[in-house]
Amino acid sequence: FLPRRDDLGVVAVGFSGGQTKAGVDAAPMALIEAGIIQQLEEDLEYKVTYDGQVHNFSEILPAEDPPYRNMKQPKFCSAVTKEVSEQVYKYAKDGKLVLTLGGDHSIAIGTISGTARAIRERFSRELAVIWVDAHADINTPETSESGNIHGMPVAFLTGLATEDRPEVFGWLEPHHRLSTTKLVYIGLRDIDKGEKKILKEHGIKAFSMHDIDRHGIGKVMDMALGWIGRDTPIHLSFDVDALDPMWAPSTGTPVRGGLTLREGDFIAECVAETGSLIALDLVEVNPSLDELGASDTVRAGCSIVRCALGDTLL
Ligand code: Z70
Ligand code: MN
Ligand code: MN
Ligand code: MN
Repeated sequence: FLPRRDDLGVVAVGFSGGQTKAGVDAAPMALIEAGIIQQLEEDLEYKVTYDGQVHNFSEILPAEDPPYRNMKQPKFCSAVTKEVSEQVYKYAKDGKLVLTLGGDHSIAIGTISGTARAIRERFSRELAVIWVDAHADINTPETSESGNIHGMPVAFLTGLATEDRPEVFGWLEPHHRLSTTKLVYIGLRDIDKGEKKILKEHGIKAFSMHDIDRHGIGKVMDMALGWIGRDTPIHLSFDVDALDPMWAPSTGTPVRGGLTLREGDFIAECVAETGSLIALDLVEVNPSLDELGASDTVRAGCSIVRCALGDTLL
């Protein structure tokens, strides 16, 4: 199932509609201006396919988009993630490793549904997802207290949340989905009550900051990758708010007590070492929040991307 190690497709998604703070849409340009694509081409020798555009999808902004089942901007989020899903699917089906620069974390509905479908069709394999985040993002529309869809992507991807209306995520079909047994969280520390119940009831594998304190990040990565098993295609979805705000302050929902810069890079390096990475998302960088810390946050994001794509210290 392995993508050619040197062939990378990049998708830049300047989308902020999965939450209510402006600015996360500017992250792809900030990451690109910081040189991320150039670094991947020149230092890591990837052949990069990128259309040179940050997509903001204003052309598919619905005329009206009232809340539905408590979800904010449901039609816009659904339409954007469907587009992202198609693009990521095409790259993955083509044998490319896929890098998606977000955008808020709702875009993972698109990225992961795209890779899950491509991996099924190409190799009859099931995808594993490593979700690195302070948050579990597994609210259903009914358990969500905020109505923000960036808190719900995992529920839709695993089928814990479903919907018939095609214009509100009804386009998600079984071949787009991920098994709850193939999902592993790392870095959790801010989980809603309803989410805790879901994680428990479905026995979802999760390594919180408590587990990292207890065992150290090295052991946690051994356990996380052991759970997934060897030779399983991995999609790494990295929310920059997994890092402590000391290192990544410019994000919509900073939560203290997070990963160090090195722990974040180490997670990415361990995933790279498996040789099984097929896609990477970097999301929730918001350069307009904590502006003094924006360049640090962008640098941390670039570093995680380089580490996941094979950069090594020696
Ligand atoms: C909360 C919710 C969330 C990111 C906040 C927060 C979710 N559980 N995710 N920031 N990245 O609104 O559902
Ligand atoms: Mn494009
Ligand atoms: Mn998230
Ligand atoms: Mn988060």
